[in-house]
Amino acid sequence: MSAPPSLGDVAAHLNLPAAADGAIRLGLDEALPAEAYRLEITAAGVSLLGGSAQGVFWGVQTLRQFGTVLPGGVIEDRPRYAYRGAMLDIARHFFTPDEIKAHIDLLVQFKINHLHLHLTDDQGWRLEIPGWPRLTDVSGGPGTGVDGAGPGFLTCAEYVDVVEYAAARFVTIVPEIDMPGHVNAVHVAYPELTADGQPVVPRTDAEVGYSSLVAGKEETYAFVETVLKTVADLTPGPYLHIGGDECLSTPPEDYRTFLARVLPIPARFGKTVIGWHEIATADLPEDAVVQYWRIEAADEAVARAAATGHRVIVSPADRTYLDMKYDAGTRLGLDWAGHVSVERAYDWDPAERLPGVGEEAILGVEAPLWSETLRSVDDVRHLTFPRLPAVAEVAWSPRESRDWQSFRARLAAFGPRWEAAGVSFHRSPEIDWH
Ligand code: TNX
Repeated sequence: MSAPPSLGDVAAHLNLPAAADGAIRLGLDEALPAEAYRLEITAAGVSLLGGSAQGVFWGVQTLRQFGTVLPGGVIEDRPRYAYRGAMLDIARHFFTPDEIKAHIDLLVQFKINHLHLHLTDDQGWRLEIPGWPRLTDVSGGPGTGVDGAGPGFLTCAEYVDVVEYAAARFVTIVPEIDMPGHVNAVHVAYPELTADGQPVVPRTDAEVGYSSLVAGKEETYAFVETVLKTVADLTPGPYLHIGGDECLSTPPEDYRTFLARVLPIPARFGKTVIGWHEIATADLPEDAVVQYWRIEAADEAVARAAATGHRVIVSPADRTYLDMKYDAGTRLGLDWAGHVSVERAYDWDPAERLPGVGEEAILGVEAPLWSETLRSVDDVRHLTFPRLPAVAEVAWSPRESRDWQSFRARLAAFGPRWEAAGVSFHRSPEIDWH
């Protein structure tokens, strides 16, 4: 696997001189935290120092945001949270490696450093697993995805290529294999993994909660081991996400049995396990990370997990879900968590969201994009922009320096740029676009 880019790589990538005389000087200041940077803009030129090449890379994104006229002064900047994520569901609708890469290019402009790929669900399986060819031959083939409209899968080589592309831009890929629920595509491909071994009908509707791996069957765990080992071997990043959400057809006892066997597996392959917050009702390995997604005001199990040292990724659907409609007129998306306007995505605080889950328990913030209603990259962009920048600022900037009026004024400048780049963003009436 490739090493993270060096300062020289960042400079080469940007076509800038590194630590040499020039209008823009890049350098390292090891006294700064790795992701921090110091930007000094004077009439003589620009100096950009990062705690690491990654910090320089984020400073460059800030510079780009200024456009062609730079304000004089000094900016010292560092992230509030280490994990600043976006999620793309390539199971309900498949997106190609090139489409995922183009998405990464847009995300890093807002200093997003994790891309969570939802690789499997009831309607499709999107990653090649050697030894289990029917997962992708059948469940990644024609007619898969919601309405049968999103076929395709990543070969191992394509996945590795995406991971390396992301790493070159300081983005960690977080792969998710969703289980024990959301597995109809597994059972279609391998009916021997069902309770009765009978053939299973493919599903292309958007229902959830009807499928489950069988906790009492030994074959289940051989399958899970192989899949997680494969994904771990292909992924240099520290995390494996095992899903765990919406297991409405898994008896609670079976859910706990299954998780007791599966939650410890990623650690054996050197990975930290992440699961949607339902996993907090089970016994968690010491380092397990919990991703909160619901809209309730409180969650006892998550608070208990935080109190026992577990870290939480905060993704409340009513603030961070990019697949919620902006308003009643939005053509795409769902509305089970209400409408998420740009202001709603911006004007909240992660550390005040859940009782018992304070600043020190929070690993970061992630904005998930589920793809049931999406049919193209333009659809992805329409829901992602401009809300992703709002969530990204929640994850990067301290509470006291955030202000909705200031944000909406700065966001307005992206209108012409996205237009010029052909990015089909939502022209929210909340913003006075330039
Ligand atoms: C809930 S949030 C889900 C997904 C759906 C999404 C649609 C979560 C962990 N599970 O299966 O795609 O709602 O908004």
